[in-house]
Amino acid sequence: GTEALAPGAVVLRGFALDDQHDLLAAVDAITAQSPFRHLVTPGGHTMSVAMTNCGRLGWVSDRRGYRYDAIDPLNGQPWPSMPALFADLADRAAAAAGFEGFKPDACLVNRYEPGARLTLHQDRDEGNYAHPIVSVSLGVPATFLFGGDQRADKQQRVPLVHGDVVVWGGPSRLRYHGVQPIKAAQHPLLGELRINLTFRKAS
Ligand code: MD3
Ligand code: FE
Repeated sequence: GTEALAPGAVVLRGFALDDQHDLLAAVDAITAQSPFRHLVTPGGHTMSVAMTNCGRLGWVSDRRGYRYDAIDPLNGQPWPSMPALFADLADRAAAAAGFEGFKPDACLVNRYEPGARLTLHQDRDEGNYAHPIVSVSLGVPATFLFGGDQRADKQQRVPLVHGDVVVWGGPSRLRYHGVQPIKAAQHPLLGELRINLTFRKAS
């Protein structure tokens, strides 16, 4: 089913289920080349979420700031290329939400262990906010926090489970959002983990 969260924000329940095994095999291939790592924020905090990327550009953070970079700082090589299945799934999800012709050049892969969280933030390191962001949830459930245009705005709590896809665009593109600490649980394919794929047009 399709649920409208807000103007420009659409939840596609189970949209990735047909591809779940292929998606996870592709994540294993990506992390064999560019492993998950805990990035440090400009403020010096180590993130509880572990990250890697695929595609031409990857999102990185260090003491100097946040940015997109073509090179994985861990191995000095380009990020793994974006699997055709990833690009195709992101394009189909965006189209289902009304955004035709989404061609992401970056996919951030987030790995959550129990207790890991993302504090409230905006995604504003991309060049062009006309493009949506597509997010694919895999593994154990999460509670997504969907806020407003101001940090202090009231947040909606959105439960996201394995296979759910969310498209965030238009007037929702710059809304504050985060992920509550992941509760201990077991998923048949991923054990205690949650994996989130976030597709962006970074440049
Ligand atoms: C809502 N990741 O990596 S993607 C992130 O589940 C991030 O790992 C979350 O937030 C995760 O930056 C959720 C969902 C998302 C991404 C961008 C948004 C939601 C958004 C932009 C505007 C509003
Ligand atoms: Fe975000």
